[in-house]
Amino acid sequence: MFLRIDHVGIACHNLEEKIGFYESTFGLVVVSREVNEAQGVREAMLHVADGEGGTSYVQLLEPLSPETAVGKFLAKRGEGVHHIGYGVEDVSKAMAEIAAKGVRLIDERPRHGSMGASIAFLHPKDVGGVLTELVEAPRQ
Ligand code: MC0
Repeated sequence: MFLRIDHVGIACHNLEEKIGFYESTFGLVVVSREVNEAQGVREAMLHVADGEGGTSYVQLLEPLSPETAVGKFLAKRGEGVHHIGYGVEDVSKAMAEIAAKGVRLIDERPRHGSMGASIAFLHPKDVGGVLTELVEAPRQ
């Protein structure tokens, strides 16, 4: 079902500071920056590697306010891994297959994600405490 790890989402207080750390420490390069009002985040995608199943990124996430998903996460747990995004061929199909196995979908239908992707989140309580995201990249 999964083509690749599309990205690892990392919650942080200060996006620019964290980008600087990933650039200078690991040599990663920012390929996209976006504000996603609906998701309540300011985010950056940093390229990690290209593979047969597609490209993998690190996604740095700064909350737009304390009441957002990432804002609440930071208050409760501090900075760190917020979610894992898996690349899938068809997000709607993957959602239906996973829901049929009894895992709760947070999103009833795909939403707008980073770099034009269609995304959907699965509830962390049904995935062993891991917030899990399905990512269908836009067709080239
Ligand atoms: C919350 N919980 C998590 C978690 N966030 N567990 C693992 N990983 C996370 N990231 C746990 C809490 O610790 C708590 O457990 C329980 O879930 C309820 O959390 P809450 O703080 O009371 O908050 P809720 O219930 O209002 O919301 C949690 C939920 C929400 C996961 C449903 O954060 C959500 O809808 N997330 C999906 C959207 C999202 O995260 N967007 C931001 C990234 P206890 O045991 O204390 O009860 S957007 C993004 O990444 C886009 C741009 C993209 O990739 O393209």
